[in-house]
Parts: sequence; C-alpha cells; structure tokens
Amino acid sequence: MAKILIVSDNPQLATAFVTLTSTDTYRDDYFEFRCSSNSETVMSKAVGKATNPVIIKLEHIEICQNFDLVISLHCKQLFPVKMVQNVRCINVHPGLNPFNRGWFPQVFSIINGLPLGATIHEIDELLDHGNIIAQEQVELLAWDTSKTVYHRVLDAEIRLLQQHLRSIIDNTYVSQPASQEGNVNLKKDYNALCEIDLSENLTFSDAIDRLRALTHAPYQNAFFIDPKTGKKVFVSMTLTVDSSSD
Ligand code: 0FX
Repeated sequence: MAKILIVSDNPQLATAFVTLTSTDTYRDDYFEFRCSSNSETVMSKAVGKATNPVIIKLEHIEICQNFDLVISLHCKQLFPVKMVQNVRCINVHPGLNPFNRGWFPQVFSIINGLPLGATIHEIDELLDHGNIIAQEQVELLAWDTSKTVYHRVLDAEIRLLQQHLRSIIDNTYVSQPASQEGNVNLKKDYNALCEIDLSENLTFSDAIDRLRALTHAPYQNAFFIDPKTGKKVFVSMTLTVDSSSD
C-alpha cells in the first residue's frame, strides 16, 4: 500500500482529488490530507473530514519517515530542500512551466503574453522548476479575465491528475526537464502590478490587459490613489463578447 501525503490550500483541487481517489483504481492506496493553518476550516469542508494543519519546515523529517510520496495541490508552503531530497515530492501547478513560474501565473501571462496552462512536475530545490511529468496549455481569449481563465487552468490541472495520478503513485511515469529556465514571478511582483500610476502612458491594449489580469472577484486588486482625496480606489474590468457575432 502506497502512503501518500496531500498538502493543499486549494479547496477546488482538494475536492476534485477526493472524488478521483474514491474510485476503485485507488482502493489500495492510503491518502492523508494536510493544509496550512489558515486554511483549516475551508480545507476540512473541501476534503469532507477534519484536515489537520502542518508546518512543513518543522515536520519534514516525520513526513519523510511516514510517507512514500508527497503531492502539493497548491500548498502555500515551500518544501525544504532536505525534504525534496528524501521523499518523492510532486507539484500540481497552475502555470505552464517554465513560463511565469511562481505566483499567480495566469495574471502574468495575460500581461506578458507568455503561454499559460497547467503542469505536474517533480519538486526540486527551485520554485516550480523540477522535471515535468505532464502539461496542458490553456488558450487565452481576448475576453478573459484572470478569473475566467484561472477556472480553465484548474480544469486542466484536474484533467492531468485524472490522466497521470496512477503512474505518479506507481512511479512509472516518464519526466523531462523544461526546455529552458523560463521566468519567475514572486508575490511582491504581483503586489507591484496592483498599484496603477494614473500618469503612466500605455496603449489601450496594454491597459486592458493590465486591468483584466487583475480582475478576479471577489478580490479587489488593481487600485489608484485619487489625487484629490488621497483615497484608494479599486478598479476591475467587465469584458463581454458579442455572442451574436458567432
Ligand atoms: O492556490 P492558488 O491558485 O495558487 C497560488 C500560486 O499562484 C501558485 O503558483 C502556488 N503554487 C500556489 C501555492 O499558490 O492561489 P489562490 O487560491 O490564493 O488564488 C487563486 C487566484 O485568485 C489567483 O491566481 C488570482 C486570484 N487572487 C487571489 C488572491 C489571494 C487575486 O486576484 N487576488 C488575491 O489577493
């Protein structure tokens, strides 16, 4: 029996994972779900039973001793190098490695035009970097916002899990390094995008891309400071494609 630890802070992916692993194909495997402390309530609901928090940097030795495989489904914690060297660790990532590795890949893809999608890869010591097991590109439409395309990326991640989880558990998959190092965006890069400089000159096309990349209800992301009142004003965008032109 394979003992698999799932660490996740993403309720949609965790629910899909529970559904997938309830099938006969996984009846001989043991899955344990853990999450970060601030997502305990939402993750317990998503998994359908109490999901205990884990602090990976403090508990990685026990994790290596007790599990054959660790799968990150958007776990917000970084895996220590000692852990990834001592137990097989796999990441399900909402981006098309090596493009826009790191934080909120679809936001950066809308802005810089690099490909987006979903990737399952081995975890090494660098962010979203290890050998690639499977990928699916997701098309960006002119009327997409961060939110609409993100939901298609999540669907792609779930499809990849459906196709590859068995071979990942059995360690029978073939993986390969990305063709290039690509680029990485961090949370601070994302935060810098959110403040709009009202005097910045850019094309309509670039302005629309910036605002749709930051449109993801219920989050309030893009903002400017009103020069008269000093108040922070949030901006989001509505894009509606004319369906009569089909
Ligand atoms: O779980 P996740 O979709 O993924 C994030 C990173 O993008 C990913 O690279 C990393 N592996 C994972 C551990 O964490 O993030 P989320 O559920 O916090 O956010 C989902 C989307 O919601 C995000 O892509 C954009 C949007 N969002 C989220 C927050 C917190 C916003 O637009 N504004 C926000 O403040």
